[in-house]
Amino acid sequence: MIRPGLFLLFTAFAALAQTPRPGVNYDEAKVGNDPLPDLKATTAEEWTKSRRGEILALFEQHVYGKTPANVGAPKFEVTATKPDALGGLATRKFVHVSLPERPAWQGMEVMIYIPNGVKAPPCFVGLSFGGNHAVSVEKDVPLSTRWMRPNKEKHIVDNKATEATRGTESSRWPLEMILKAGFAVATAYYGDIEPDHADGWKSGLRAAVSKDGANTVWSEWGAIGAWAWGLSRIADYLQTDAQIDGKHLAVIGHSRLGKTSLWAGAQDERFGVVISNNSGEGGAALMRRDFGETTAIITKAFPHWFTPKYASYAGNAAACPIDMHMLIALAAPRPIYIASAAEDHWADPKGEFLSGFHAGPVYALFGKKGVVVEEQPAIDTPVGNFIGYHNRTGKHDVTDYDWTQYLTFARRHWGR
Ligand code: GTR
Repeated sequence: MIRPGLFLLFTAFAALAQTPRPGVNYDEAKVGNDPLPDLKATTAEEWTKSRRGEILALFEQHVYGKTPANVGAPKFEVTATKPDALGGLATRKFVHVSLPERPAWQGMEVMIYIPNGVKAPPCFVGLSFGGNHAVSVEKDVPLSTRWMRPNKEKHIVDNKATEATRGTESSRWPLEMILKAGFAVATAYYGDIEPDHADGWKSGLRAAVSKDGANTVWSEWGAIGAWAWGLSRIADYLQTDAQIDGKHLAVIGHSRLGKTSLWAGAQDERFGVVISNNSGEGGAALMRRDFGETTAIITKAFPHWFTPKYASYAGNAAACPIDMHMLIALAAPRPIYIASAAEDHWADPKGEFLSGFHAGPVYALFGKKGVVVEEQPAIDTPVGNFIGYHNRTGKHDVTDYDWTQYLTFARRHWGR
């Protein structure tokens, strides 16, 4: 039963995400011109030995919080294997990941598709908003029983998935296309790691691994950090699976999960390709540009995503010692791809391009070219060498167009 009041609220909320909100700037002449913090690196060696670590620490302190190191070894159990998934195209596996020393965490269910007939393929690793059963159209994928954000359109009822939610994210995960291109896919529901609401930490990973009581959780790290941790645990498992090329992992995410993908890629260098799809504020979009969503808006709406310090830069981005070109630079010299959508003004497509552009000097230290161009390219015109970028026609979403670019990018860099 959906209450009409709630329905109206959700509809209004969904509409707000795309239409200009009053008081939100969409005028390029008013974005401000605070200078970006200097990357301060003059050689590749200096970058690798000192500057990279300093900048990573700044992101921990000011944006995402610090990922705890000593939470005990993760345990991996392959719970099911189906050799003829998707009509024989792939082998599908489910892997339960848990932390035996932190039993309060319920663990996560990883779903992996490996193209049949391809020996140890590279693998895309990403979290989903709706769970494995929403990513896949296969009816035998177990329905997630975890808490889900209200979403009438996607048939979430009383914060739970229903049968009707099956396949509702499949357009964002074109499995056949990816598998036919010779890549594997490993994915899990982000809510398995921590439910995405202000109190989610209590029943998620963060409380389970908290050192000295739940009260310190918020000051230690945010939900984005927890989700990024989950991506690294998937990478841990993939290193152990001989059916996957664990040396060729691409981390990918959309929107808040694009922010997560960038943070995972920054911390975990096993992700050889990093992909941000429409990650916007708190992700690829430069925070010093006042365009679309701002630090003030995001930290008010989603305080649990970040370390509390980040909210102190609301209306005062210039005081923050980092900006997002530095997050992109943390991927260097690995290939990174930033994608925008032309109608996704909320995420500030130009600000997403500019963070890639301004990360270029770090790639140059390694003798690598970044976005190559000087200006944001025309719509539907992918650019870039080690920093890929495109601004796709349409809305905030992940489409086949986006995936086509990612597959081409990964193939180009990995010679596949
Ligand atoms: C919006 C939020 C964005 C983006 C998006 C999403 O409400 O303002 O920063 O993360 O959600 O994740 O879908």
